Amino acid sequence: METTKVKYTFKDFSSDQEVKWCPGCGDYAILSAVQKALPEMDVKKEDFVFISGIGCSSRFPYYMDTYGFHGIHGRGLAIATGTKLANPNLSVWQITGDGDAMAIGGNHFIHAVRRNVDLNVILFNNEIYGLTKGQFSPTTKLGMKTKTSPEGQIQNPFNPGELVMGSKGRFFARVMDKNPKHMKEVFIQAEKFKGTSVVEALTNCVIFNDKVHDQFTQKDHQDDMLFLEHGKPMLFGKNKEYGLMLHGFKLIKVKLGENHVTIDDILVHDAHVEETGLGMMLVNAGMGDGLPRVFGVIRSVQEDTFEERMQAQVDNVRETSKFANLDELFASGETWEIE
Ligand SMILES: Cc1ncc(C[n+]2csc(CCOP(=O)(O)OP(=O)(O)O)c2C)c(N)n1
Ligand code: SF4
Repeated sequence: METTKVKYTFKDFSSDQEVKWCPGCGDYAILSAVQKALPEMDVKKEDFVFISGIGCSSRFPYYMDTYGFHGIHGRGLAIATGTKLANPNLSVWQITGDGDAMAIGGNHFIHAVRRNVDLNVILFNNEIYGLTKGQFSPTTKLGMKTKTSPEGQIQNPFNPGELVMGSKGRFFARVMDKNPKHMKEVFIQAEKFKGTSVVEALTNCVIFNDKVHDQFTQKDHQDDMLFLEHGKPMLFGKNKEYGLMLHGFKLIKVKLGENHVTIDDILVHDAHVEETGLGMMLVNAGMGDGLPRVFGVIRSVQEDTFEERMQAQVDNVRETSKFANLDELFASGETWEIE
């Protein structure tokens, strides 16, 4: 029998629900990049599932014309994990905010990353609680004044990339709402990756944290952003005139042609390297150290997934078990009869 493959467009993934984000919210760009990326993935429409917790960003599943689940605060990853294990054929996406993922869902987040179930996580990082009107979150910068830190935030913020590396995460990428084309390409790479992929999307909350990422997301700040490509030198700047080099245990910014620096001195990006040392430096770059903020796939290191290991274990027990069925197992040990 001949079968014809359906070619989807972004419209196939747009629902009829009214989008309730504020005009100008960065979340719109992420939604549209996802809707444009999905038709380019080799996945049937009915196999996509979007699962979220609570927050402005977590309204995302309503706006997708796919299966979806709007869960409870911080618990989206538990639901996503169960969904994937119940049906490994699904392409499962978890949508979460910085508060949802790193505060109330912090424990779920680190353990999901450690487990490496084949899930795709998009972490909308606007460095604030949007839905509950501007309280600081675990990614809010030190010193920032918010509704709940009128004198300035006094806790050290989490860096999502650092948390992923520290939890033995296999895939981490960073994108921004201002560059939807790049975002789309990275989402496609995240879907191809077998294991937990975390994409941190820097997004602007126009109401409660406007312009927070401007230094790293505006076109006229090209000296402050570096777009990584696997196998390519780490160059940046308007004319790609700057690069990154290792100096001892530190990354440094250098200019081609200055102090005899040539292209051969510039670090070449290897996303597949097992060691996390350089990855840690790349996720941290750009926070007051004179280095650019780094975007793109920083780490992509394939390993067995949780579900592959689980299936291998189940197969092994089935093959080697001395019990033919559950009844035999239940009746095999010490049993009591309660009269
Ligand atoms: C158990 C529980 N605690 C607190 C809340 C209140 N709450 C709803 S959304 C939210 C913060 C969401 O912030 P974030 O995850 O950063 O998402 P954003 O709205 O910025 O997209 C909080 C604290 C809740 N709904 N449930
Ligand atoms: S409050 Fe902020 S994050 Fe929420 S919809 Fe409005 S702009 Fe977006």
